[in-house]
Amino acid sequence: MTKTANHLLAVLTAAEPLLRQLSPALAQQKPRPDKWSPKEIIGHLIDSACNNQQKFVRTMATPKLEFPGYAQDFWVSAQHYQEAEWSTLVDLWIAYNRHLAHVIRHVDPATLQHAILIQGAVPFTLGFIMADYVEHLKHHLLQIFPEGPFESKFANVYNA
Ligand code: NI
Repeated sequence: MTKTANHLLAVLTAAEPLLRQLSPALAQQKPRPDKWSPKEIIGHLIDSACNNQQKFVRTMATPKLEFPGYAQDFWVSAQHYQEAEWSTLVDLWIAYNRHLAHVIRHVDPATLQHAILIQGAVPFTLGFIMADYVEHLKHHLLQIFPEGPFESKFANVYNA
């Protein structure tokens, strides 16, 4: 998974200065009342990081795992990301993802075919879950910075 790990690091390197340049006022601005602000999007990506860390490590340990889903909007509102400090969110998001790139880089290839079932849906392999994690992250960065420089293969797949 070296390629996926390097890709994640490249996305972080591109995103970090853009996120740090965003003022706290802009980071708090919702494009529409029912849409997430950049603070809430980065918050959602922190939630994605911690949920996926659990998926990654738990699935390494067992050939087949059932995993609960998580209520994304509830996680965002319950943690009051809108009132959190922008630079703290960016620091946490960057550091968490650098660690996940490290985890992805060192995954035992023998475990990449291990299966994970989320809320009883069709099983995905650990290898797919890791690659898809990065695509989901890029999808949400594109919501903050529509001009890129991120490209998502599955830009239309995700709606939250
Ligand atoms: Ni999402």
